[in-house]
Amino acid sequence: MSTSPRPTISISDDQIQFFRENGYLAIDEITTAEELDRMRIAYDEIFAQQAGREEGMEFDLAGTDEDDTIASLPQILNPKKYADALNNTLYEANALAISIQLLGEDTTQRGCHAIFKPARFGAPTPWHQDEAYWDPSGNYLSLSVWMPLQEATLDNGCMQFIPGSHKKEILNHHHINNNPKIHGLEVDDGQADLSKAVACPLPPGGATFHYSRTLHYTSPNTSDIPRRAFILGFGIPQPLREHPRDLYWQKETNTYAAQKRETSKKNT
Ligand SMILES: O=C(O)CCC(=O)C(=O)O
Repeated sequence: MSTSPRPTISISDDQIQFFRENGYLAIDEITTAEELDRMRIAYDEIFAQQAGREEGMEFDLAGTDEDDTIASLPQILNPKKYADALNNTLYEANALAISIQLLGEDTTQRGCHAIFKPARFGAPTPWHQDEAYWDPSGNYLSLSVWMPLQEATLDNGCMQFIPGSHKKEILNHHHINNNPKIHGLEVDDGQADLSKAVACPLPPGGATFHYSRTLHYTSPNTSDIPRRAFILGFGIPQPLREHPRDLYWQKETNTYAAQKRETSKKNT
């Protein structure tokens, strides 16, 4: 059994300060080219197999996700379950070490997902805050680490952020195309000044960090290469809220994948 590597990088006080002020941070290198090569092979395999589809873990983030349609924005939840090469990585060790610097000593890893944008095909990931998807009875001190497995550019869908938006409450969101059969959420018009967006192009194996309330977006992939992203979540448990938030858009959600996850939970 392989064990977790030791972290090899740390960030400066200026970078920590930048993250706290702006709600995001980009770094040029979080893992090695060798590890990235191994991960890329495994990543392409699990997307080709649509790993986890039966149990609702693979689905189209931006479409209605019928079995006979081509996904416009394929996503796999918990891809580590389907590929050994995505476990015990230097990426995760470094991501945890930096997340501890950003959030605090008690930070732990809390889930992961992978979003694939095939070359010259598919949808944007619309502007959203991650907490818009999460349990409304929770409080969160959390961030995501986003690593591209190839170069990430404006043309293939690098991350874009609205600086300072992590200081806002959870904004109103709706399902893409106002269709509750689509998993993906989008912030309502007029909730934020999107002209302030900052794009973060990265080399392969670079990474961005963002708080769970930082507004972010990626464009459709108009380039000739596939865009692969592997995202790890980190956080520190917080006390539950006395009164849950009214995230009314979640009550409408009615996706095939959510139904499959429900059935799969009942059967285990
Ligand atoms: O990879 C993408 O297109 C979007 C990623 C994202 O929304 C996230 O990491 O929270």
